[in-house]
Amino acid sequence: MAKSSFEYVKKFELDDTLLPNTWIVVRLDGKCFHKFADDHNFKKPNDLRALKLMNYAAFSVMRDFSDLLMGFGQSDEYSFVFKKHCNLYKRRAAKLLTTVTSKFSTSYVYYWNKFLADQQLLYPPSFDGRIVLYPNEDTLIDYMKWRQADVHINNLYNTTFWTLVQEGKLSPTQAEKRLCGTVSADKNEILFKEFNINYNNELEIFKRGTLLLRMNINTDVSNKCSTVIVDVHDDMLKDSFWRDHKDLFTIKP
Ligand code: DGT
Ligand code: MG
Ligand code: MG
Ligand code: MG
Ligand code: MG
Repeated sequence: MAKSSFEYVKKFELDDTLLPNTWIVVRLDGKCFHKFADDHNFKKPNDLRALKLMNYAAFSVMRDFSDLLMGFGQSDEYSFVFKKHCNLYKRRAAKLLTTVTSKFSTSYVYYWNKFLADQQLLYPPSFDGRIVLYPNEDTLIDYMKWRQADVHINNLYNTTFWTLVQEGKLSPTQAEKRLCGTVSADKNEILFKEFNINYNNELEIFKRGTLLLRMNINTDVSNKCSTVIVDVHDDMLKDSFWRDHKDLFTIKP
């Protein structure tokens, strides 16, 4: 077929192929979820229903993209790690980022009623997304540790802050002042001594976020293996976690 004289415009599309042999991480984050959470009466500091919805939307993404090795979620964000040798969409950045982001966003809305049936969804949420490439296993592991350390820091602060406000009857400003300059041990002590709350007993999903992994399980007597996506709340800051999951990095293309 003869080319039209308009065909040249195609040349304006730039190549955005991601470097080969690198770990592709897609991180999504809810837009203005401070407001979205307030508007939808999310419990403070953690709403289990909302976190489970995030996990389910991520599960739906993992199910759709078999090239995804794992996911990690906390608060209004989710990170997805592609297998190192993934060649999906020929590693075109925009394709990968936009399909993951839109699948996650539509799943969040589609499954809303499964988790928040008694709260009407008032408007469509949106999620921003970015791609970061990590050149080796060590930096990828540090990335995962960074996100999980963030959960811990934020959750200990938020748990103490909202306990001071909700149970201690401090104003938000007073609670903020009270926590100014405190370290982890101080916050643990405030929770324990003043409110009889042992932070260690808080839900793992609140303290550590959620890691989605694929696991091979034996399903029947014929010894056939099938892969399922599981959610765990393991401590990724421990090196033993990565020793126990060495197989993550040896998965074939
Ligand atoms: P952004 O990301 O720059 O558009 O702005 P935000 O407001 O989404 O800020 P971000 O992502 O730094 O922080 C996440 C917000 O989401 C945080 O302000 C509290 C809210 N959020 C996340 N999960 C929960 C929850 O379970 N309960 C409540 N009440 N709020 C939550
Ligand atoms: Mg943000
Ligand atoms: Mg956000
Ligand atoms: Mg966030
Ligand atoms: Mg098309």
